[in-house]
Amino acid sequence: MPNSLVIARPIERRRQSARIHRRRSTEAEHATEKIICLGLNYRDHAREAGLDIPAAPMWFAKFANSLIGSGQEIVPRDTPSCVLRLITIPISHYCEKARWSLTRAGIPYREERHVQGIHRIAARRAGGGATVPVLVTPDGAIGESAEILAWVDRHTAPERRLFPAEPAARGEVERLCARFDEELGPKGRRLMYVHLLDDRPLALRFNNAGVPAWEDRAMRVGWPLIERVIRRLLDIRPGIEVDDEAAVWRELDFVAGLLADGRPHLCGERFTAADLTFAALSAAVVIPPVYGVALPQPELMRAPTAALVARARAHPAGAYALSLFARRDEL
Ligand SMILES: N[C@@H](CCC(=O)N[C@@H](CS)C(=O)NCC(=O)O)C(=O)O
Repeated sequence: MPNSLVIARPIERRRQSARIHRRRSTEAEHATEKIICLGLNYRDHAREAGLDIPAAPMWFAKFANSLIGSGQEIVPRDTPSCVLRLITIPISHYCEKARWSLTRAGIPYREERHVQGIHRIAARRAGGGATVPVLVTPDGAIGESAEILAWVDRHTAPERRLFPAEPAARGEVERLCARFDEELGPKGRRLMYVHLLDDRPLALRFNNAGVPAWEDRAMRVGWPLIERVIRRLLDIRPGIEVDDEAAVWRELDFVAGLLADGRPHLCGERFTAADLTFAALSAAVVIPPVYGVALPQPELMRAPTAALVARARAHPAGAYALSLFARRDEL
């Protein structure tokens, strides 16, 4: 009986649900397509259920989506029942957005980490485009972090959602997310790349956490080439960091302006996707001590980079982002 699991009601513990002696791995659950059960195999049970005593015990079937191990948590129906794949560049702040939203929603995922360059192959193979994160879901691959947040929200209990149900309020959250995605994300990233590309040992030490060993080696050997490619792709030109820093500070000032009236979050009382997006994308300059992977903290940085991070952290919006990272288990 390939891919089937047979469960007999244990006679000695008939008031309890069937115990399933099996490996608890999700893979095992998903390898099982059909569960064949044996019931009414003792007289008392037939009597207590008000049923006739059958001539022979009864066989019945359940299917894989009803299988749960003894003592395991019952997962609500709209939560994806398999472990999702998340393709990332581990230090990427767009990838942090996706990790944060999935973890917050309690949706299990397996992260597949890659270095810059190789990520394109992994992203395309997974069904996404040229950038990461890519989330592979039972509904297909999603290659935009904003869409990942929206998908996660559809699989989150209404009271925990990151997007308000009311259309005007939702529109406001989406506008803020799009603004941060378009401005703060790319400018903050390029600003930090300019600083870290000048500090190869530090960049390599933190960039490659958790990537396959061969990718780590390839990145180290091919660094001069990879550095050139990154500079070209990000359009890093002399002095660009001055413009980028000004652009990032405009976004920080904008956020500080929203918070100036004393509201706890960017759109009012509730923590929304706008807060999560802002915090995750500002990580490039505030370098939170708590993040999906270890980030190089200022004491390890060269003086100009450490000074940049100190300035960002001292900004009211930077401090707000850090406070969201610090409280993220409660939000
Ligand atoms: N709009 C995309 C942007 C994602 C993005 O820019 N990801 C970066 C990592 S931070 C990336 O994949 N860069 C490599 C490349 O563009 O080749 C999203 O929100 O998912």
